[in-house]
Amino acid sequence: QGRVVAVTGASKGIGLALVRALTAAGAQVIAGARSVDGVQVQGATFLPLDVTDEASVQAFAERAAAAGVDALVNNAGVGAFMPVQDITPDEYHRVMDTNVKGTLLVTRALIPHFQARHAAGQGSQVVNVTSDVSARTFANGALYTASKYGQRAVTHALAHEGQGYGLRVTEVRSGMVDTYFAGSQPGESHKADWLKPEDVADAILYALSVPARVRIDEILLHPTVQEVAY
Ligand code: NJP
Repeated sequence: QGRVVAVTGASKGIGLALVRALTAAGAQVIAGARSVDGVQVQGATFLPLDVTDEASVQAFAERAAAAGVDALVNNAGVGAFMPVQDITPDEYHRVMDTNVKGTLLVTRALIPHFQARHAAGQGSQVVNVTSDVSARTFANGALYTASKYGQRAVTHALAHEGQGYGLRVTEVRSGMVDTYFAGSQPGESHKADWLKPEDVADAILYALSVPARVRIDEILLHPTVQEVAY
């Protein structure tokens, strides 16, 4: 209630489930993705956003700051899986630019606003949706996991720096989720037992709803059927 949350990658999958969960909980949401035409949720403002494009990010951040955003969820992300020898420079840039540079650009654009909130005695939050594979890798995972390890490093450094201006930073790491991720379609039969986007949205909502004295550093969740990998 009374919260204003910016969500990237909000047009489908985990991001859209999060927008619905946040608005149902009474928050106002500034939601961004590249294709937002026709996407509507009561209580949310959908704006065009390409996290890889500095001008687009700046316009989104200005709208979010003007709305008084107190939390940012960097959820936009893409996946691509292939052996090392098949990673082309174009694919490298698409994945790294979305997952690492995108997180950096959107966060960077809102830091002055979070610092101004701190000066006014108010705290802020950033939640980065990375992955369970932000700290382990596997065959065909070089590019995607490089991006997620990188996004995790950005998350950790921001957590250090944010202590200086009242920013609590959380990394949400999920296993397999039934979304449009990596060109798949929701509801495919092999994904029946995977996490639902709502499961991850609930975890993010938890991190955003704890009292200001509590910082949730990391949440790691998996579908029960996924092999334990630690
Ligand atoms: O994927 P999907 P998820 N600028 O494809 C947007 C992580 N994750 O919900 O721009 C702005 O259904 C895209 O919208 P559009 C994953 O790495 C997932 O599963 O219109 N937005 C859409 O709204 C990612 O960080 C799994 O195409 C951009 C959204 O991102 C996060 O979860 C496992 C954009 C993607 O929706 C959400 O992915 C895991 C850009 N340049 C981590 N590019 C999993 N699903 O199994 C894309 O460990 N978007």
